[in-house]
Amino acid sequence: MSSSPDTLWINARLATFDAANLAPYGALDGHALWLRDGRIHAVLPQGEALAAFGGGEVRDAKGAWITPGFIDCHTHLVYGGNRAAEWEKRLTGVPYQQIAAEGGGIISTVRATRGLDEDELALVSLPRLKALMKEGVTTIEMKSGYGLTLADELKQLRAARRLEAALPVEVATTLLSAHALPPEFASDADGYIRHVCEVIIPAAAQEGLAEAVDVFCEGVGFSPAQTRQVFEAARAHGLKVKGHVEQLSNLHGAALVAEFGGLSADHIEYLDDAGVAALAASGTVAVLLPGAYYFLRETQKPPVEKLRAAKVAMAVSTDLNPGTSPFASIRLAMNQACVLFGLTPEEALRGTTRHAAQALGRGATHGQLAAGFVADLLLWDIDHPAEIVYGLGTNPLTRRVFRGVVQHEG
Ligand code: DI6
Ligand code: FE
Repeated sequence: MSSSPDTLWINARLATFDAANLAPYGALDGHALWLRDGRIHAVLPQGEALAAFGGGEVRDAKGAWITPGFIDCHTHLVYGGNRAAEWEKRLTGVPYQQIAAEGGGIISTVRATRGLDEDELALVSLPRLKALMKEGVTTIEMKSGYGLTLADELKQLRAARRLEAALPVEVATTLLSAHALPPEFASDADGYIRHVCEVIIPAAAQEGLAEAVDVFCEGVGFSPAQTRQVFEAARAHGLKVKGHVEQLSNLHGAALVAEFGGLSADHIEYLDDAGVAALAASGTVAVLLPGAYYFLRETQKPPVEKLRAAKVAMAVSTDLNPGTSPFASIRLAMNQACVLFGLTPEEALRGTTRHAAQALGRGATHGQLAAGFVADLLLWDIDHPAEIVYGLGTNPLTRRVFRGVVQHEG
């Protein structure tokens, strides 16, 4: 990054989420944030910082709280169309699995996504990304999985990259070709998985379009044996793995993710004790997606207390997608994680900062206010960090800083 003048943020209250700071929220008063070249150069007692600060800009936070930028670590943000009509049907009692089995569900979004070119796809996805950024998202994961052909999967990933190029946000791309069985391979799931492993994964890796590979390991998705094949192909091509596992039933997918040293096991409502132990042993992050739980009117909650007891890092994300979580709001996801799953507001915020960074393999550089981390910061007009999670509909975010540069003044 080219060198711009240093910035010193003073008169702030820091919610650092620094792993080394054991205070609630990693809170730190009386300290200044010194930014240089898009990174946090130092976090110092304010007097000391002011004395040491050379040339640059001193910015007065006027008592605002500062948190790390939010990281939405699991989204299907790039898609065409919507599924409001399907939702109307579900409200009359038709289950999600039945709609999927009848050719609706994910496949109807596949049709709509295939019908758009890369430009159009980026354009229809843009308002969703902007909504998330307005709430403070500075890094976001985007999955493929609505193309299900080589060309359409890569198109989705390129649209994601195009969004990243257009806006001050970092995008992590994940290949989710094993999301649903495309009509071209009807009743040949093994054939499709071979195609994913032998054609799509190598191409995505070759073009540098994906960091990780994800699988929907589920009765309506792919079996553990098929998931294993996909993970092996991912590993052979140097890509990390993560999984949609234990969302609607328990196929022991989380243990499989853990076996491959995966970044995260996501959804996990049906995770059992062995699954919790497997995640703990491998250091895999448990990603909670309460938006899907809420929208599907699921009643099985993820085993939060057991995850907590086993010290498994819990992240929180929107799962933004047209079928099960059509919510472009990371604050809603945090609120739902507290109300529906029993997280504390501090855990919810840690779940969209430090732990979300870990779920994207960015734990050493993102999600904490500490020296060496990226200078992605949010300034909040609040008296206490819990307020970020507590109420919705108003937005107390006054400034969003991406790589040291203020993107919007509220
Ligand atoms: N689980 C989900 O909740 C989303 N994908 C998945 O594997 C749903 C995607 C959709 O219904 O379009
Ligand atoms: Fe998902």
